[in-house]
Amino acid sequence: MTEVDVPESHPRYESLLTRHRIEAGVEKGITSKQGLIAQGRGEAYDYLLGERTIPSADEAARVAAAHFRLADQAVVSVNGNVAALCPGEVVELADATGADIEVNLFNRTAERMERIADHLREHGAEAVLGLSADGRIPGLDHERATVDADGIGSADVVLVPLEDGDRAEALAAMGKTELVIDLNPLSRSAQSASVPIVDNVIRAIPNITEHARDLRDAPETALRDVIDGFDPETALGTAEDAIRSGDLD
Ligand code: PTJ
Repeated sequence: MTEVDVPESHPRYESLLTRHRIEAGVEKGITSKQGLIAQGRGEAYDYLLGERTIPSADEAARVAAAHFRLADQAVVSVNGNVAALCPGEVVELADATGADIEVNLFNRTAERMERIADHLREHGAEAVLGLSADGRIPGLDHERATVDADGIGSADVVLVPLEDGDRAEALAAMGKTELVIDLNPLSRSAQSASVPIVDNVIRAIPNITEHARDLRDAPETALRDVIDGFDPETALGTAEDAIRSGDLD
């Protein structure tokens, strides 16, 4: 038995562990209650995908890693679900790629912003952006438009796991290279992404880190080849087919 009171041999161990982390995130004031609903939606798609990284998602993770390598300024956006599910993995990705970490909430409250920033620092983050809140995403009303001007505001590459569709579209309209992790290939976030990664964030983030390390010494031409060989619509279609057919290879 570990973090959750279920034996590791349980066939749905990972899924139960994930639920437990989200629940703990709500109790700690990191994750919003809506985060529980989002988790349930994600879980349903993950179940249909066989709770594993399908080959097209692995390819997308490699393309995301190539974008991180070529970025002038990359930012990993963290919301309440991501902070609860994989804080250490986010810090490792930022370390491996030189990206900044920015807390960016759909349901923004000052208290939750602070708690998430503290939680990330406890997991090794040196700098956490998002608290200055001196920039805005054009075309969005309300607090969810708030960003740091020298973070997501000026970044050319942004990784947005579990993003709300409106904001994903608005970020794409700002001309940013948007890397989206979302288990639903039909979501507007996935559809508006330059690189949609249809995978669970708990698998996708360490996978991008691994690819980034593997591509560390790759020349620019090789990184461009990785990016140019990728078609987001094909990746989304392949994920949808995997869900419909149950053919996971
Ligand atoms: O912490 P906040 O205030 O920023 O709020 C975060 C949530 C996630 C609650 C907010 O952004 C939201 O309401 O998101 P949605 O619109 O419910 O979208 C969440 C998307 O993420 C859905 O398409 C889910 O299928 C997907 N999803 C959920 N859990 C995971 C996931 N994708 C990858 N990995 C997951 N673990």
